[in-house]
Amino acid sequence: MKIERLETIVTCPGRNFVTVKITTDEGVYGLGDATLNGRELSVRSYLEDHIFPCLVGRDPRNLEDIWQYLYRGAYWRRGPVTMTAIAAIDMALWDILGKLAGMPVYRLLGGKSRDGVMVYGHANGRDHAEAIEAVQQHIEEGYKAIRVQSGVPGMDKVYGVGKAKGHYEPAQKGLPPEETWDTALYLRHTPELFRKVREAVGFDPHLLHDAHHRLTPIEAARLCKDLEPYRMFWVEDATPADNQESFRLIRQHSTTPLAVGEVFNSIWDCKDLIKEQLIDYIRSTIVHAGGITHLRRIADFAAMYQVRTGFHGATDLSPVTMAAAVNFGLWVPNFGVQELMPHSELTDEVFPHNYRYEDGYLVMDEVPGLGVDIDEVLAAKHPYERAYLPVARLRDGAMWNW
Ligand code: EZ4
Ligand code: CO
Repeated sequence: MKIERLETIVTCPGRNFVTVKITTDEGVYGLGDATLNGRELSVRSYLEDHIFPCLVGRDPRNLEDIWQYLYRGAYWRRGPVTMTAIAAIDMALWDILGKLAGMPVYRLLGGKSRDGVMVYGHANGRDHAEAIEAVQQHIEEGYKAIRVQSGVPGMDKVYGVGKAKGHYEPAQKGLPPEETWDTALYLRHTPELFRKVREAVGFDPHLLHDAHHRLTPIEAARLCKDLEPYRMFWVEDATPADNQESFRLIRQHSTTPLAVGEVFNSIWDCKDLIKEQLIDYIRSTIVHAGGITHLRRIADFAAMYQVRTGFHGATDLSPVTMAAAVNFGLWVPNFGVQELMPHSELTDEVFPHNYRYEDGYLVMDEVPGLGVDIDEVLAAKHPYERAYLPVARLRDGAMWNW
């Protein structure tokens, strides 16, 4: 059996997605997500110009060898563009393998460890009252775990909160929008938000929060300490993890569980964080961290230190990644939670999929492969549109982490 054809499909059903389609000489095809928000076309070029020509004629069933070939063979290892491209190939090959076996990918990984994958939804509000309303709405919809983000008085835009009510979509058409960030205001208002949320809904729902890399280590420690009475499920991206040691400082001051890693692309980004038990949840995703083959390696390593998975699941990860994440989450023994930001109806139409939300969980049926497809005719009707994530500046105009 040989890989006969490799293609990328770039589509913008409201936001941009890059998809890899690999077809074998026997007509079986697999799909992989290659979306890197704001840098989409660089991954397409990496795939089309540098990877695809090397894979034609190879046996698609040797996916470990192909992974190693792409990782070691590039000489220039790691990095988000490389690891997203490798992830897309890897996902497509797992999809093919599942279809050949007539089994879902979760069966190939080792079978079901659970019936459903617990997800957390996003409750956003322009102020605390609106955020609490959104939390209550999520509880009504069955969510067991809810991320809460609120506007901060005195700041025009805050990460995780849209201009209007409802779902938040960070990437915007055109060039990167600029936002102003004020750490002091944020640190003053966030513990107050969670005090009010607990007062309104009690201690049953799991509550999460994303600090989105805005804080220094000691500021992060302060926030995590202040949030202790509200028994958070986790605080996410409390500080950037470029320097993995930073998390030691947070740990020294707080028992609030920590999650980090949505921007990681390899096991090396989290080796010390896991080994020194500086985090509780690893957020790396299948699409940005080398695919199922590499994430499985990260998850197994994390299990040794009782670190659980809590994969990124924003709308910039296509339904192909979500399908892979559901398969992965059904199997992985040290599963924690899966992020879920529902895609738009149009996106769901472009990517018909088997997984579905049921009472706080994502579930899927016994379908071969990843259980996701692409409607190429519909995809072609929505071509790429330039879009970027915002950038952040401090009050004095200096660049900060968005
Ligand atoms: O800002 O996916 O936890 N979720 C997040 C996301 C990220 C976007 C960046 O592309 O932090 O909303
Ligand atoms: Co995040």
